[in-house]
Amino acid sequence: MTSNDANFFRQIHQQMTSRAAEVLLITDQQQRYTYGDADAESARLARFMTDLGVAPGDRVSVQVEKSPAALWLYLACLRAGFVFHPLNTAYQSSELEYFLGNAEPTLLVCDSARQDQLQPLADAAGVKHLLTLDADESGSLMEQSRASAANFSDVPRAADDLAALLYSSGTTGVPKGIMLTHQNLLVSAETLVQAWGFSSADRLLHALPVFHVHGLFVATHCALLSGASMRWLPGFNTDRAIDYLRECTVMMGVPTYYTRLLASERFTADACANVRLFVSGSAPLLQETFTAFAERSGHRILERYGMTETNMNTSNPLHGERKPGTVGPPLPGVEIRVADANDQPLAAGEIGNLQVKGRNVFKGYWKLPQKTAEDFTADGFFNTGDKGLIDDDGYVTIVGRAKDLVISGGLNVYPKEVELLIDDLPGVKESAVIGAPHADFGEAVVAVVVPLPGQTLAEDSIISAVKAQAASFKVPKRVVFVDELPRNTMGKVQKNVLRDTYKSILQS
Ligand code: MLC
Ligand code: AMP
Repeated sequence: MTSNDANFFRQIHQQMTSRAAEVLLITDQQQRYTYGDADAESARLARFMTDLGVAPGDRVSVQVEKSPAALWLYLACLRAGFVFHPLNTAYQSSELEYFLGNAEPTLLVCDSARQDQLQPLADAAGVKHLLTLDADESGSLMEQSRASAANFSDVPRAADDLAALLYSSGTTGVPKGIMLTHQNLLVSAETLVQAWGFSSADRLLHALPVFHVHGLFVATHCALLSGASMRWLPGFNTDRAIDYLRECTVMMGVPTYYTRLLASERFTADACANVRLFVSGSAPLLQETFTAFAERSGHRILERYGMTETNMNTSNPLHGERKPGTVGPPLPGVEIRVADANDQPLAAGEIGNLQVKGRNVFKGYWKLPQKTAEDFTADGFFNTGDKGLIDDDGYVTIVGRAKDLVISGGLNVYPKEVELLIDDLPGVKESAVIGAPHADFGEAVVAVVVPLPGQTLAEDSIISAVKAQAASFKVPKRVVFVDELPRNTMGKVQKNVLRDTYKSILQS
């Protein structure tokens, strides 16, 4: 690589070469992989995919279970200059059809159990290659790449070149591709390593999925850039997490992980005696969870706030006061303001739109220049769609969302997407989808449905019809039927009224 090369992988590669013999990953089956293994495996995959004809700038779409090889594949894409496009494993055909058609990848990697389902979608989207990668690391990607040499000259990238494309839905129900550059990833990762005091002495409990920002970037990059090791679990299992916390120094998770730990009697101060830091994000951490956790473990969870579009924006401090109910002050290099409807900054304590500026903020929405322009202010701030305030000490509190969004167990559900599916079902006049408090997921999806006159609908059949077309976390946990939806004088559905009416529906 040249010295002005801004490929984010360059920083990771430094750790790989200087720490080649040190452990990077230990799996649940106690397999150990060193930084040198990660270097060799990602080089081999980069060599293989390049020889296959994937070129720098091409998208590589990936829907696979979490495994060490899934991480090697991500790293291979970075070093070869491809644009990594991860997909939630819960996505169904109709969702995937859209993503493939929009991202236009050259290569799709999926679980072999999904190959038959995805091949026609890949063909229709003009995807040149479909390869498989299973949780046990079998599949055509690993088989075919075995003969490739584990050496590769990493491809130089400019700071503004794309490293990843992650989709988020929106208020219209149509997902948008979020373009993240090499600079975005590097700036955010370096900031977090500093802010959270990561070092090679750390071991991170990594139980998050690796298809979203939290698990793929925030957690993984902190370890990779600091030379730390990771206990790499396929998903969050409370007992396994408690077992492994004994050897870990840091854990990151969504609030559900923390409420699940608290629900277990096995989770004690002794079980986390080795831990120096618990980090929570992706969804609001209830103050009662913060307090109960501190009482049980002696640890004050560090809450931070981020978005796919911006990576991490704020964080409670590593040293200093962690204020429950707040997400802390802006991270170094991130400018945050609270603005009114005309994008004018508001004073401390006033509630308004949270807007963000900094090198952490994404390049724009894929193929949507108009939408990108709408979401940025004239003076270059990104409008997050979150409502909040900044107190006199500079700490940010998120008080709600201007965007119609439900965050369930740390996963985003845009109501419009589910409403469109329900409205299409026979016998349905219209629907409104809301979030209701849920003990495990924080909030979860509830659908309020108006049947057509004379029609009787069953809750079960609506649930199974949505389940056939959408990822399971988007499926309503309950469906209620009403004669009409409450509307304001402008004819807009009053979701706040519905949220209030059904606030206890998921509390059993
Ligand atoms: C699973 N289910 C969910 C769900 N996860 N329903 C609603 N919300 C969720 N998050 C469904 C399952 O499909 C199943 O349905 C039923 O609920 C019970 O599943 P489970 O076995 O209890 O789920 P589990 O596998 O334990 O998963 C729950 C979870 C997981 C909380 C561990 O969702 C998770 O890892 N969430 C983290 C997501 C994440 O990484 N977010 C970061 C986004 S990045 P059925 O019908 O099959 O029984 C971001 C930016 C930032 O937001 O700031 O970080
Ligand atoms: P995503 O689009 O998946 O990246 O989700 C980003 C959204 O998650 C933000 O806009 C917030 O609404 C929400 N979010 C992330 N972290 C927190 C947090 N600590 N508290 C409250 N909401 C959060």
